[in-house]
Amino acid sequence: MRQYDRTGPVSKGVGRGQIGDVDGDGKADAIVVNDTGITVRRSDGTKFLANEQWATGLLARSYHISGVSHPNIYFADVNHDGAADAISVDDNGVWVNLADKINHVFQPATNWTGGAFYGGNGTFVADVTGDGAADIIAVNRNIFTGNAAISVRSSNWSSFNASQSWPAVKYFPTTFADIDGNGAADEVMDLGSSGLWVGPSYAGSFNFSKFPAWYTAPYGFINYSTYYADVDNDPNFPGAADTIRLGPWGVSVQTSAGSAFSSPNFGSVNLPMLGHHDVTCH
Ligand SMILES: [Ca+2]
Ligand SMILES: [Ca+2]
Ligand SMILES: [Ca+2]
Ligand SMILES: [Ca+2]
Repeated sequence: MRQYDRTGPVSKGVGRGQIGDVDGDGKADAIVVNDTGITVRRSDGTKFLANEQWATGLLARSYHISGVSHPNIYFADVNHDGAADAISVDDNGVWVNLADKINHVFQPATNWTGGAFYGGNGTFVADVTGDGAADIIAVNRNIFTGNAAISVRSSNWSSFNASQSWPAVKYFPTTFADIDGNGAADEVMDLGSSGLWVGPSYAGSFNFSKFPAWYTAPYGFINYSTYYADVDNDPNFPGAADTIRLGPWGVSVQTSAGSAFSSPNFGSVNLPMLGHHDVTCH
C-alpha cells in the first residue's frame, strides 16, 4: 500500500485524521493525532474497529519546528516490519515512535538523525531507495538557480543514514511517489498549467534524462489538488502510481504506464475512489 498527496504524507492540523497501516496487516487504518495522543481505528477489511489509544499525551518532539506550533507527524514504516511508525520532526532531529503491531501501541520516541533535518520547502517521508523502508527527504530551494535542492537520509531500518544530496533539476511543488512502479518513490512536480514532470529515482538521483518523455501536457487551468496512487491496479505496471486531479471539472485520472501517462480521463472516476487507500486489502 502506497499513498501520497501533493504535500506528502503530512498532517498539519491538530486533530486531523491520517491513514496508515499501523498494525501491518495490509489494511490501512484510520489515525487521529491530537493533544491527548494518537487514536487509531484499525480496519478489519469491512469496517473500522473501535478507538484504540496508541499513544498518550503529545508525542515527543512533535511540535515547535522553527516556530510552527502544530503536530508535524508522518506515518510510514521506517524499520521494515510492515507497520507504519510515527515520525515527527523538530529542531533537534527526526524522531520515531515505532509501532508495536502486537500490543497496538507506539513505543517511546527515539532520535533517528542525531540532529536537525527538515526542508524549508517541505519535509517528506517516502521510500526513495526502494528497500521497503521509508526514508526522509528535505526539499529546499537553491537561491542561485531556483531549482530544488533535495537531501535524503535513507533508513537503515534502525536509524536514518547521513544526509546525501540527490541531484534534482526541476521546480516546485515537489512531492514523491512511485510513478514507474519499481518500488522506489520518484520526484513528481505538478506545475499545474505547465504540466507534470517526473524524475525517476535511479541510483541516488532523480534522473530526468532517464525518461525524457515523461511529461504531461498542460491542463490549461488550475486544479484544486493532485494525488498519486495506483488506482487502476494495472497488472502490467504493478504499483505504478497514477495521477488523480480534482478540479472544477470533478475528478480526472492519468494512468501510469511505467514510462508515460495516459491522457486525462475526465469524469471517469467516481468520487468515492478518492479514498485511495487500501482499507480492505483486496
Ligand atoms: Ca491495518
Ligand atoms: Ca514499522
Ligand atoms: Ca528506503
Ligand atoms: Ca520509481
